[in-house]
Amino acid sequence: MKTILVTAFEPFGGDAINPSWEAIKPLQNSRIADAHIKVHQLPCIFDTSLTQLYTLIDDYQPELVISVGLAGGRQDITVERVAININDARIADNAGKQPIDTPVIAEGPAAYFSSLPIKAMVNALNIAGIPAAVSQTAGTFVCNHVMYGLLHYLAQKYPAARGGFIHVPYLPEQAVEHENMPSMSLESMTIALRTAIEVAWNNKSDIVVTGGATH
Ligand code: PCA
Repeated sequence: MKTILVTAFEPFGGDAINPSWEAIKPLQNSRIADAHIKVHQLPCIFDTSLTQLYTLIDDYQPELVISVGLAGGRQDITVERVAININDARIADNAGKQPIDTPVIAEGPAAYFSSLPIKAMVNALNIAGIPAAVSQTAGTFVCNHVMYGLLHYLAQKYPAARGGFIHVPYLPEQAVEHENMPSMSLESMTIALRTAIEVAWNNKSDIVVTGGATH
């Protein structure tokens, strides 16, 4: 059986829950064609998150790896196009670390593009009635760090495997605490992630969307 590894994050920045984790939990051990999904939570900590991710990749030898995180304030499910080789933390991570302008990987290239069919994923979500868009930045906090580290590790060690990153918005119960912030129901997020994973699994190359489904 082939493996799709999906990760999400623990809560951070004072929030009690992280919707990325709540939304992927129900997908544990579910199947897509001839593959099964393995979900794991990563700590919201620079470096430690990557050490754990690398161990999971070595253990599962997945053909597809998708990491998911929260982007509070965004209204859509956003499929990330690119990860950059920089850590520039606006707040401390869960271990109190706050790197400013350090590389994710010393001597690594400036950036890596997602190897997922990002437009096809966005398109499928929009067809399913779920707001989604391509995002041109995964930020400079732990999510970008994990996306960069993931793509670097795959490029070095498992070049046949594909990987990328998806951000989800706040849940409605979080929007109550964060004034004027958009939100999405947990049910929609889980459907969105399952759909996105399915499209990524079934499409090795992307579609061309005229007009650009981007932010
Ligand atoms: N979101 C943060 C890190 C963990 C998470 O879920 C980010 O966007 O960097």
